[in-house]
Amino acid sequence: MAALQTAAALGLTRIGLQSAHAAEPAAVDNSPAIVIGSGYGAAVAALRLGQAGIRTLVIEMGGLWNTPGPDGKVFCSTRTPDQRSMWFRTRTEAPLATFLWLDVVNKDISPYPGVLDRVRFANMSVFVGRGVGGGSLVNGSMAVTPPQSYFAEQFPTVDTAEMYSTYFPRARSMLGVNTVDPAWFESTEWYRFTRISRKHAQNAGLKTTFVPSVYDFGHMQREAAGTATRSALAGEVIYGNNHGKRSLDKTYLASALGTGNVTIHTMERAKGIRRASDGTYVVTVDRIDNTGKVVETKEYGCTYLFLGGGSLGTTELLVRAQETGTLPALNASVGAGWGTNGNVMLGRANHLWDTVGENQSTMPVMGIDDWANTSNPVFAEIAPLPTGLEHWVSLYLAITKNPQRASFTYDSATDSAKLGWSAAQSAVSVSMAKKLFDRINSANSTIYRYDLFGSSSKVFADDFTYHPLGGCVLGRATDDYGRVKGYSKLYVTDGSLVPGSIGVNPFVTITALAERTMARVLVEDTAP
Ligand code: FAE
Repeated sequence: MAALQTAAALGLTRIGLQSAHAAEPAAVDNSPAIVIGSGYGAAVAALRLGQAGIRTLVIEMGGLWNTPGPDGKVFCSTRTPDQRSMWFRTRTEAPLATFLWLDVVNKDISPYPGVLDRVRFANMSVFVGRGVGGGSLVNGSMAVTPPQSYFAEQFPTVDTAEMYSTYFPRARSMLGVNTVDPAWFESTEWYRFTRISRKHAQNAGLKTTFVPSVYDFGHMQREAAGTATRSALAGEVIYGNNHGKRSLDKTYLASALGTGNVTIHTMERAKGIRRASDGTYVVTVDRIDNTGKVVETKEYGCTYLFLGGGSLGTTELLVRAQETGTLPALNASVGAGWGTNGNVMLGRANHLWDTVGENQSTMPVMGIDDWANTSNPVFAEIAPLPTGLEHWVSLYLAITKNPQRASFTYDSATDSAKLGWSAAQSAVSVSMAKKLFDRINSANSTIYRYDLFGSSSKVFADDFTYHPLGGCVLGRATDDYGRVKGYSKLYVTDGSLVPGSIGVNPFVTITALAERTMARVLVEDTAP
């Protein structure tokens, strides 16, 4: 952590125990290992490589989020977004577009490498985090382990017992997962919105369940008591949290830097991968500045290459390498098996007496769990809408068991990956979410909100996902441990391994799978 702070203070784009102290070393053109990205899968890889004594370079296209802006804060809040909010935009593009059909949510901003990106494809846009820590910087901290039977269904070749006895517990412990104190939850004004949604679910005969989190609930209770600076209780979440959240820069990545073997380069975007004649990998990287301009293009070599750019980042690198012929032996499954985890967002309008409270914590702590309903499996997170005003809205992010999958292909005209997802594929998620929430509305004589997702009175926001999964699926594009088929010493460790759906919020699964990969690879592949 100290290394991260020192480096940020010096304005360095290279972060490591050595580079944080001395003048910058000569460019690390060759490292035994390179990790692309710094989200969950990448952070696990970096730590375990560093602990194994393997010098490792982490390449992250976003910035290091550790330097306070003029307001003394590192991140801006959802209520007053500024340039720090989004990745090179002139206006924010929040998931909730309108309130009472009014365009009051989004704000004009100046283009800057902000922390949240919304990557737009034809019928689907994907929210991702940018910066050291990837999605951990912007997500809702919900740290959920999937039902064992569903994990087994999605990963038939993985030893499920070992996952649940070893790798899930390891991931939860490293991530700092904790749970809200039930007594405080029942009494605090900050979770009134959740209790109301629970009541309405129970009225429909549905089960709710507490959801663990990587937000420090001790800190949150101190926020409520007025003895700690507010973050979750001050509307901070999708543009970053200034306090309380155990994001990866405070857990895995801090420990990775602590090994002394790991260096992080920020504002460097990997764009090409090829194999040299001696079998090592060469990664071509564009270094960008705060205007997005490419200021340098360089190449790094390595023996072991770990891809952790997330479902979008990793898959794009691989389909580009496949189509441009730099990694011609990649198999036909590369780019395939992508899904949205069945994500649909929606709001319900409550009766006047069912107030949700003007004070709402940004960290969800409960879900409506109807996953066991085989005719319509849905797990719906009870989401906050922290406007600071009473609005009588119950908001949800539903995770549905949508079996639809799509593929990425390489588009040479734009040099980027294109996603073949159709609106009809989203409609499958909507019909599942609608069945569940029609039931809740009917039991409570309530209706949907029509004013939250744009002027078209859309009820179900089915055109974005927080949970991009797949593109390089475990056991298909890779072997059962994330080794990319057709190549040796090339690995995928991120959400692209998950075949489109995991039934709950995905980061604990991604982390646990990466732990499993690293445990195997370090024993089998790095022996002299
Ligand atoms: P990810 O965390 O996306 O990291 C990829 C990193 O690689 C990023 O930092 C990229 O900038 C970087 N990168 C990409 N391409 C390149 C390249 N070419 N060169 C260099 N760097 C590159 O990957 N999940 C939960 O489990 N619980 C939640 O409560 C939750 N809430 C969410 C809320 C929001 C608003 C969002 C956007 C996501 C949420 N998620 C949640 C999803 C979760 O953050 C996501 O599944 C993980 O972050 C994915 O982890 P990966 O390791 O796959």
